[in-house]
Amino acid sequence: MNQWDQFLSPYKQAVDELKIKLKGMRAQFVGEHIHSPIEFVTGRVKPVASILVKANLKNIPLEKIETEMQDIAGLRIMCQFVDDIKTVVHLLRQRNDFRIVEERNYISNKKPSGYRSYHVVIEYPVETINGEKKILAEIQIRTLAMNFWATIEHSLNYKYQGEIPEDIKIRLQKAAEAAFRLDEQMSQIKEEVQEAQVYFTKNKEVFERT
Ligand code: 0O2
Repeated sequence: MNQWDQFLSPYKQAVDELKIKLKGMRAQFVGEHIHSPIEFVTGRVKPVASILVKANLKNIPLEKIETEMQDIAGLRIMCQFVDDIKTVVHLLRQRNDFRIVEERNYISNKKPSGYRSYHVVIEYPVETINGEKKILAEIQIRTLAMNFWATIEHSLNYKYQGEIPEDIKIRLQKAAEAAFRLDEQMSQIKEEVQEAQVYFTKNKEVFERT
């Protein structure tokens, strides 16, 4: 195992464990036929190349990335409705298998790019053969519309290496406003959608049993 693999090993374990735990939360809602505030969960360990680029960009010396780079382990929780984000944050605050160290609300304070998301930074204890190791992980909570926008913007940022041309930036800001309005519209028909979904999952179970 090289030094990077060794360094990243507890982060990988944390992402794997947290993915199971967060997906487990969704499974419980689904099992009880209650609207799940969690639509789906993804997770990744930041690739070494991205760690190096970010460390360079933010002037973080390599010996400090453990304490200063909070998203080496990253989880993403996608929700159907903006209100679900609050529910998820509340559920995370109640857990005792990790400690929340910071919360960043980019929904009420959207970034100049148009980015919206709720970030929760946690300190997560990983059990290793050498004892417990506490690592930082970032959980990003966003709606499907916020995620759609962020995914597209991220690809463009990658394509233009952070220097997105001004006209595309303006279009992206307009698209962010459209995503915001979509979230608002969906919130207004939330009850209707939820009733239909609960009806659908209940009937699906009956159908699968027969
Ligand atoms: P990747 O490729 O997503 O892993 P900063 O990096 O300065 O914005 P900081 O302090 O590192 O901020 O943490 P913060 O604000 O919680 O944001 C880090 C992560 O949030 C980013 O990770 C993105 O995932 C997401 N993010 C923040 N701002 C934007 C944005 O304007 N557009 C998109 N698409 N995503 C954003 P990385 O490091 O960019 O990498």
